[in-house]
Amino acid sequence: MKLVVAVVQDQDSNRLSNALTKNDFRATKLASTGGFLRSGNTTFLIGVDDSLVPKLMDLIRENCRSREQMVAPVSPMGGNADSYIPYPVEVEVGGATIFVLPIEQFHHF
Ligand code: 2BA
Repeated sequence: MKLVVAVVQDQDSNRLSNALTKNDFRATKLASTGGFLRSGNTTFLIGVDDSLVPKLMDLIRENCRSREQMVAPVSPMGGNADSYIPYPVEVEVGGATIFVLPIEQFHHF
């Protein structure tokens, strides 16, 4: 068994949720915040049998797309100079960032 942790954009989270349910995957959705943009994103925790990981990857790929996003200038006030961004910058935010972890034990009461 594997635990798939998928960080996706908020705009894709409902569509992905629906696709997971429709395809019999069980998932937990967590509200999360990206460390770089400091804006909301959604983290899915999905426990899945090893044999279904490729199908799950396809589903995530089909339902999440990458987008360009502007990073607003960051004021140096209250922060340190390392994080200071003086002008807007465009970054491409990925469709999904996925970690696949081995599960030692799974219990469901
Ligand atoms: P954020 O940290 O808000 O990052 C949003 C996007 O900003 C990233 O898209 C990337 O294009 C850019 N970015 C991030 N850090 C950067 C940096 N130090 N310099 C320049 N550009 C940078 P993605 O790579 O697709 O990441 C989307 C979200 O996935 C991230 O939101 C974060 O919440 C999560 N993520 C990405 N890599 C991760 C990792 N190694 N560990 C944990 N979470 C990760």
